Amino acid sequence: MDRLSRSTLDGLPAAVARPAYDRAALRTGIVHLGIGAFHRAHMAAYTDAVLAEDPRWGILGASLRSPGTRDALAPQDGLYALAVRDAAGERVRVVGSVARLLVAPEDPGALLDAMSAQDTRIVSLTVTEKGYCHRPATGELDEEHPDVVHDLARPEAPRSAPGFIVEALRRRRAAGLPFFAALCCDNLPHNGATLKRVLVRFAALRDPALGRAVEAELRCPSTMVDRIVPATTEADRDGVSAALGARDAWPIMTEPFTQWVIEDDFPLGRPAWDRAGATFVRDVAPFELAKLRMLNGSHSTLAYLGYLAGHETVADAMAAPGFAALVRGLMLDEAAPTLPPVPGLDPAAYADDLIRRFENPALRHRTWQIAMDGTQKLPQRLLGTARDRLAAGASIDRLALGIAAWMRYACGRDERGAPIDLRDPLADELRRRTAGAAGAGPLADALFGLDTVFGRDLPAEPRFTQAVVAALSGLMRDGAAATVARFGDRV
Ligand code: CS2
Repeated sequence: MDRLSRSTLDGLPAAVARPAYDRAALRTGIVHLGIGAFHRAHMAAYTDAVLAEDPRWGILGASLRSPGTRDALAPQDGLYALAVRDAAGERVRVVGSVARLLVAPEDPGALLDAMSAQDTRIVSLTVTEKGYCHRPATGELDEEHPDVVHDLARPEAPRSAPGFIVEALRRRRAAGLPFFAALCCDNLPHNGATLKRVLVRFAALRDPALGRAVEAELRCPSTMVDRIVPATTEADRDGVSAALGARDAWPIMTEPFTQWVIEDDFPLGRPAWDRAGATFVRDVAPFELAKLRMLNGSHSTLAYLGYLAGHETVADAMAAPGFAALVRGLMLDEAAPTLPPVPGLDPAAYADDLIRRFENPALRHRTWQIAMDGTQKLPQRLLGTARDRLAAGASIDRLALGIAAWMRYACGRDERGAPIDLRDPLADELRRRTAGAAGAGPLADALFGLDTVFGRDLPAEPRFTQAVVAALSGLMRDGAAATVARFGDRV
């Protein structure tokens, strides 16, 4: 089978949509850090849809770690298939917006050159929560983070996203070029402000004058990003390649739903993403909070409890007794009351839609995948909600169960005693803390001590600690499946 590429594009089946523009004419207006599956299903797809009217916004996609994406896509001229799946079937489209690919560790200078080029007007990021080198509980730069220490010592060959961005900003300033907009597309609270805070501090550590310039001039619009994108499997590669009649080494699987809400603050311009369905607003905060607390809070709860109950995917967990009722209650009874009104969003309808999306039987979204990096995700997904509920004197039973399930998972052994492949930047610390802790109370106490996750307030609040310990002891006694089944059939 031939490889998907510029030369095989014309021969694809008629049902496969493909770029409606001359790829040879694309310029690089966007440098994207973290060219993983999510970006390729989301921002790259929105951009692909508007390049016909403005070819200045081609994307240079950089990986900050591994060469996998570049190795798969470079022989395909950056082209890849996006397969949109649900119970009704699959639609495949070839996306062409990723015009160039780079692997930062192979040549950090080349990435810095691209970020410092005059044509580059946006630098966007999907580097996951841990890629910001911040402390999740406070949003501050973690100045002891090994990558931060490294990048301050070797600024011309950075490793971290903040290190690359600050060095590129320094070069632009030295060359008299205006700053690009830095666009965070990760699920962080106040993601633009969080990115800016990290960058201002990092820049100030390099040079106070640079810190002041970044503070005064850099724009970091906030965004709410939403699309469920499971990791691609071998079966996906084979199935999509068969549908294309050409081998695609790294197609992307996703759901029909997609949403992007963006603050319109791009001093050097931006693509007309609104023509592709994005929404520009003045304040993203209410959208972002609703999404983090209702969608992602439920997702993490489903991931830990689902994994412990033996479910491989979110859809499998949703089909088991009690899971749908649990997440509906979590969303409507505990998360929604903490949210300011969101323009155009009815919480009950939003919850229904989320439940339908989680139930999508065509997406094999592994509970293990979502369970990754819990220390980076819990604060904005469950702990902030718990904090607001407690301040209002309200109950946190379902939130506490989600948090307890993370603790049970963080022990590194499942309910049958088999090891869990625990992925988390604090995995060693989790192992150390959980090692000698027997029983719910000691285990919870050992983990409450992680102040970059829980802050200092929650562990000092008995209503919080008691609810979590009670949930954890029930979970350890009865197991996840029976605990969740008690939430009953969905209503
Ligand atoms: C998921 C998210 O992996 C995870 O932690 O909760 O990536 C989720 O699929 C997206 O935020 C949906 O927009």
